[in-house]
Amino acid sequence: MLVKVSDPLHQMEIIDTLQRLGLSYHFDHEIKRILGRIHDKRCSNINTRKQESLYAVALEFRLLRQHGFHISQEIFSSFKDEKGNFGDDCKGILALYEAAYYCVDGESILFDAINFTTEYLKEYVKHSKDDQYLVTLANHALELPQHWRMLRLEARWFIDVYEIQQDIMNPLLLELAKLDFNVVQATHQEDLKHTSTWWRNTGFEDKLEFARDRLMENFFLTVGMIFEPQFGYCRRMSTKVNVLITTIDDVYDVYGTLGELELFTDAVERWDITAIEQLPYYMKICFLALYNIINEMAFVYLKEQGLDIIKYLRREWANLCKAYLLEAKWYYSGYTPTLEEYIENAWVSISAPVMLVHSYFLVTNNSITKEDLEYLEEYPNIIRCSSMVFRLADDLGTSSDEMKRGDVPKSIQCYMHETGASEEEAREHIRGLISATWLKMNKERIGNHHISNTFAGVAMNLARVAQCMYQFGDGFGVPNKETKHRVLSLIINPIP
Ligand code: LA6
Ligand code: MN
Ligand code: MN
Ligand code: MN
Ligand code: MN
Repeated sequence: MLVKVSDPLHQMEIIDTLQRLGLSYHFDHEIKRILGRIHDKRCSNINTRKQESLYAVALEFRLLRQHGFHISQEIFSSFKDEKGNFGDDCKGILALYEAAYYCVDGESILFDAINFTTEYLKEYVKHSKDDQYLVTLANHALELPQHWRMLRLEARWFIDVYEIQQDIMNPLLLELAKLDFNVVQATHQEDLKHTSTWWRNTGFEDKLEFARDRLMENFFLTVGMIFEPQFGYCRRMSTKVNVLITTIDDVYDVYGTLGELELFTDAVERWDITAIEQLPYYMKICFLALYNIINEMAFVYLKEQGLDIIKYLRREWANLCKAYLLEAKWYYSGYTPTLEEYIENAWVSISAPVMLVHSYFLVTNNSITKEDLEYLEEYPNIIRCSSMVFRLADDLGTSSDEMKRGDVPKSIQCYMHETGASEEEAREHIRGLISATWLKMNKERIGNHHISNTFAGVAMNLARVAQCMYQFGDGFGVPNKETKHRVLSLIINPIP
């Protein structure tokens, strides 16, 4: 179908549908080729052609940017009137809304487009009754744009929405989507069996009673980072990494004394098994588990890829523990940092750099060069931005409970302390920072030769799954109904 269709708009609509149904990973080459042709044609003439609709142009723009092609925002200038409006075609405006979220710093046409389309769509969903499909899509988009959504969850949602759309739905695609979803889910269940057996064998449940038991949530997070069936090893190892992070975070935030935390941080920094002697029993369990799992991962990599990565991995754990320790010191001394000072440490203490550096090796095979490793060591912006979105989304979702329990002031509290703002104003400010960080991340995505598309995808996906996890409060630490429903529909229940 993809290659037989000759009308470019129709072709783009098929690509879009495949993406939304979660099927496009089967057609990467075809899609790249088709979009490459569309891109070449556009480059030879950036002005929009007379007969083109806003809808068609916005769809093209979004697909091109999604796939890392360069395309200028100027493509939209002919649709904008003197007052900054983009007309009155709702389908086109929704397409523009989804496209505009791919904007980078300084693109004012797109920036204005987000504001205009948001206001327009809010009015539209309030008053329109005639096109239920469009209203459903618009409501969903206003909640979170497609670009910020977790891929699998979005696919699961769209399969249901697509099915009832009798007049435009293609039954063949629908059937393929359902079958493929279930096939992918079955591979996830195999990964889950493996990690669940592993989890029971760690004995953390009995030995470390203070720590959160969140295997499912941790696994869900890795499905968010990478879902394609062939990355099972990455999901399994990443889930173990996440379990270690969750446990050690609770050691620093909830259970350990400051003196113990200093000993633990020192042991991790030295990555020295003899350091275990000075630790209390519960910390010996944590340290030895960490040491064994990470060394095993490095061993497998050395054996199979011929590269020694232990220094990159242990550096991440040392940095994480040092960031945890600084927060603990702030907490015990009652210190409230400025927002900037807090963020400088908090993008590390959220643990996303640990997750991303480990997954970098888990998804990249034998093609890593010395320059790539140097690039990675400097913490590329894509890692910083993804971590930042994760941290800020976590603070929006968890800081209320953290303040009640007693914890270091989080971004919201730091901002309130610094500026005298109310909590609601501070939250608004943090949401603004999340949007601004996405613009930076969008830029990193374009023309970056040091990282593969797969890894760039993982980094963006981590930001997405974080926003999804904390969309309705703390969906990670507090096992709420929304997370349970999502876990069931993604990982447990097949589509009938
Ligand atoms: C979030 O908890 C959490 F569980 C983490 C360990 C960070 C994310 C990592 C995962 C999901 P919390 P803190 C493996 O809100 O103390 O306690 O950094 O994180 O705010
Ligand atoms: Mn913490
Ligand atoms: Mn914590
Ligand atoms: Mn803390
Ligand atoms: Mn938190």
